[in-house]
Amino acid sequence: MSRILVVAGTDSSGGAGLSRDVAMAQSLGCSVAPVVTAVTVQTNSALIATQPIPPQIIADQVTAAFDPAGQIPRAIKIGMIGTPEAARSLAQALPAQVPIVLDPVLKSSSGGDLMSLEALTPLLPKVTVLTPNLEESARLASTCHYPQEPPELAELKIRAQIILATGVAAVLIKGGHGQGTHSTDHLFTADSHQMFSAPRLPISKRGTGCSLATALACALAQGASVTEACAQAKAQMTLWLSNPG
Ligand code: PXL
Repeated sequence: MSRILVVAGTDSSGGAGLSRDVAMAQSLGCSVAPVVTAVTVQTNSALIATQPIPPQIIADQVTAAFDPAGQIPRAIKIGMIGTPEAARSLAQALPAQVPIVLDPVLKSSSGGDLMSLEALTPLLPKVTVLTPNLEESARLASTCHYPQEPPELAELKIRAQIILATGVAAVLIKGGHGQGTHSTDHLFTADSHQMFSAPRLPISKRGTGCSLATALACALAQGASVTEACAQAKAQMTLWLSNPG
């Protein structure tokens, strides 16, 4: 069984965050080394309180998870980081050579801010795949050359170029929050662009961003390439969204 490291906040409502990540990883046959960055108090419609974990404790959880006596994680998924200090501490503790999927969760799906853009900066050069949704991609690129909603491909390409310049190896701009009969995710690297499309389902669930990034990390841990991992994660999301509960 492959293992992934999941760096995330807890969500007391159970809809998103670490418990969502663990459920998705287990359904894909991966075990999880959980690194808690923050405890959040949430209902499905409100973020009530957040308690960050001290940065050194976050770094120590990462170091312990890579103890050679245990099962070594083969990929890393990062969700809510919390504070800029936590991000700096994490950037120092993360090992090189292990692929990293970072879901830039700036806002909770229940409403409320989970972290600032500033918190992401020290981690971006280490990231294998960054997975912003449309809104996060606009904030990360801090630009909108073509103000149509949903953005056209030309706008997505500009956002991707700006995001890639931060040092991430690839960016997957997710179309789940867009419109149209299909939900299309766009994977950009410095010299490639691929699309992953699935019929848009008339379903709104919390924790979709967490689930997709975790499914991507599991596929990478199991030996898939980035392109294969994006295709597998998209298929997995369609399955998960189609399931009640
Ligand atoms: O799905 C993004 C996310 C990540 N982490 C925590 C969350 C959420 C969304 O609500 O609460 C802790």
